[in-house]
Amino acid sequence: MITNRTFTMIKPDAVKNGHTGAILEKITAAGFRIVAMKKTQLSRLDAEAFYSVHNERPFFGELVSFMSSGPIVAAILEKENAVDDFRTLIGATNPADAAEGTIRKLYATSIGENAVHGSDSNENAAIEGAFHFAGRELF
Ligand code: FUP
Repeated sequence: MITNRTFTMIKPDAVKNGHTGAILEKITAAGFRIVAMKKTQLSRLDAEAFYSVHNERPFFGELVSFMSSGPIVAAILEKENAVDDFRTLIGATNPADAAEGTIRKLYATSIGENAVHGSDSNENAAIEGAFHFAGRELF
């Protein structure tokens, strides 16, 4: 099992606001290698499936609507200690709590529209990467 990969999405707010290039620059400058990447849009069903772990939470409906509201950029990233280091790079879920210089501090507008996703475990990184990419799309 490869444990040095994580999965990210640049979310619809950040894509719409023109932050894709700046966010990718932060990611590569931090030492992550892009293994796979695409611009795509989640359907409502896709978003419900991707976030099914949250389906009992009060914010689930808003989360699904937001995540399917416009294009995203999905990517698989590689680096030693990828999952934890990427979560440090993006900062806390709520940008109000995110450390200075983190991607969410710089580009997120609210806890719901928080610019980027980062996997929370090696297991979820593998599941989430496989949700978006076929094996032949990984390099
Ligand atoms: P994170 O792992 O930091 O992306 O955060 P979570 O897995 O806890 O939440 C997933 C997504 O649900 C967040 F990115 C945004 C949304 N969310 C809310 O809209 N409200 C909340 O109170 C918590 C999460």
